Amino acid sequence: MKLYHSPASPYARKVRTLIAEKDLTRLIEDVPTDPYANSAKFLSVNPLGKIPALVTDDGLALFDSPVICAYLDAHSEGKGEALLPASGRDRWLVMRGEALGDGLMDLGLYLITEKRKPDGEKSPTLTARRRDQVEQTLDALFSFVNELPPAFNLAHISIACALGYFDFRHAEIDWRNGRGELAAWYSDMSNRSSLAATAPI
Ligand SMILES: N[C@@H](CCC(=O)N[C@@H](CS)C(=O)NCC(=O)O)C(=O)O
Repeated sequence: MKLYHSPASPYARKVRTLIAEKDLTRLIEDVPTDPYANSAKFLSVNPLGKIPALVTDDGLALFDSPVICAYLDAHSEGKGEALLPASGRDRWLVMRGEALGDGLMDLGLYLITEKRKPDGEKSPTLTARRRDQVEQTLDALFSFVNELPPAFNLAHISIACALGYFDFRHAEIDWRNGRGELAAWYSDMSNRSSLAATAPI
């Protein structure tokens, strides 16, 4: 299988963390990809022009990260526990937690994109809304983490990758301040070998 990714992408990090967790590394060929280069070859894999994207051994092109993670979790030859429960309430809790982590990444990505725009193109109103959404989500995050099934799962991966992205790209946002339980949880997660091995660079 071919994984199109970059080491800085938090969405690709989700996939790379799952690959490490499920011991699938030897089955994956890394294809480092700059999505902004608009290469015709990459666009033939994902016309959205976004990473991560996965091409399976039977030629199926998959995107975006929730789809790729679900595929790899289901096609991992029985290695390790399922990171996305197959059914029941736990499945919805994990999918909800994954969506929360992904949404936090979306907000972080919006803010970094906005920060890099020339002055005339910036939107202070929308940026203020996105900043509020970040704070609201961070305030609520630990209670969602607490409701997750305790066994390590895809929601843990997504939320940890989102917080790691804020450390990586938004050092000015002191998200740990006043959120000691979330900070302690994240610190534990960061020591897990799959997450330590995929830290953004
Ligand atoms: N919802 C997508 C988001 C993927 C995404 O936005 N990736 C970024 C890199 S971190 C990208 O490729 N951006 C290129 C662009 O938006 O033009 C997922 O979960 O995979």
